Amino acid sequence: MTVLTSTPRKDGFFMPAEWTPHQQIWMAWPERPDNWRLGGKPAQAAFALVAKTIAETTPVTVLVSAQQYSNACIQLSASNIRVIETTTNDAWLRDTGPTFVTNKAGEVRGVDWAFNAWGGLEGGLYFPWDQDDLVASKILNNERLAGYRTDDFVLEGGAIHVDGEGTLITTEECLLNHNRNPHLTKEQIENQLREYLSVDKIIWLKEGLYKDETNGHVDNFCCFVKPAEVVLAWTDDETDPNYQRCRDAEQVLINTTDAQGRSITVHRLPLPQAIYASEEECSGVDKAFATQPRNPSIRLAGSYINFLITNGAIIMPTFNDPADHLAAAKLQILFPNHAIKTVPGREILLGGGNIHCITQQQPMSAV
Ligand code: KQY
Repeated sequence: MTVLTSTPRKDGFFMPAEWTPHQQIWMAWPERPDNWRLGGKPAQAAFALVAKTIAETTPVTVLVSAQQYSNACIQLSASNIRVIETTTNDAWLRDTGPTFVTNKAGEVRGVDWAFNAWGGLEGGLYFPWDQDDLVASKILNNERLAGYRTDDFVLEGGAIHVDGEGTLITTEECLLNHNRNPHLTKEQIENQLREYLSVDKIIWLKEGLYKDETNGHVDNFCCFVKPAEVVLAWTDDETDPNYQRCRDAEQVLINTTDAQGRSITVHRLPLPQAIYASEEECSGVDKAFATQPRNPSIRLAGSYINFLITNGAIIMPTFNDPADHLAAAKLQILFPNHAIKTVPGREILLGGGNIHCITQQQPMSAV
């Protein structure tokens, strides 16, 4: 990619809200056997369904290894899906893809954050991550888009949400974690976000969801539904470790204002009941030295918040839980002009994330 040495803010570029029109959605094909059970076969079926559901309204591009190219092409065959052979370490495009930025003229560029697999050698989720760190620049190259590289600043796309009007939400648990940018103070981290995303107000939630292996990515916990309105994962079960986290986050949100000085309305979205991988599911995952081991006693961070907003549709994970319908109905109220499309999310959750984590939106270019 053409690497620009200024910053998006200096060049008049900003990160748009997720509900602005998309040119395409980027994904990658799951196959690493030490993260996805049974060699990734059940996850591949789940990813293919996500891709096909998105493709009903928005073009999708899926990055696939040489070994999986033919299989993926067949499983993904749909008119709106393009497959590109690309080497990756895994399939979390929210975190490895570029964060796209745009300007008033509708030009699009990308931010290529340094990536260390959610913590590097200090609690990161696999090693090596060198190919994943190249994914953003490969995508920008493919699209002939210029990019900004932050060699000295680690960030994942799932760690931030913006309203496109100057406000960003994140969590201290992730961005202030020693395993991301230990050389930077909170103020210096804020400055990076201001410069590379053109935001003016950063809202810091203390923590994300309990046992989220990303160190509390906000995209599994809270997101904007429109300027000055967010939806927050919620439980009224006092025995749930998320009980206090939800209330702490709500207090922060209702006691602050956004970049435009507006109060923030908080909508609550129920959490599914606690989800655990079965012994059988865990035993289908290969063991590896540097990879997060799978254990049926560790709760999975299941959340309906991990949905994607794309052209005319919300793609929401379901968990075969009584709250599936409540969550979909609530999102329909919050997004009256979008169709709510649900896709089973368990297989993706077994790998450590969900639909938002495996997708990255590229805004529509006007030039
Ligand atoms: O954004 C995410 N939730 C990524 C999770 C990575 C999990 C790797 N096992």
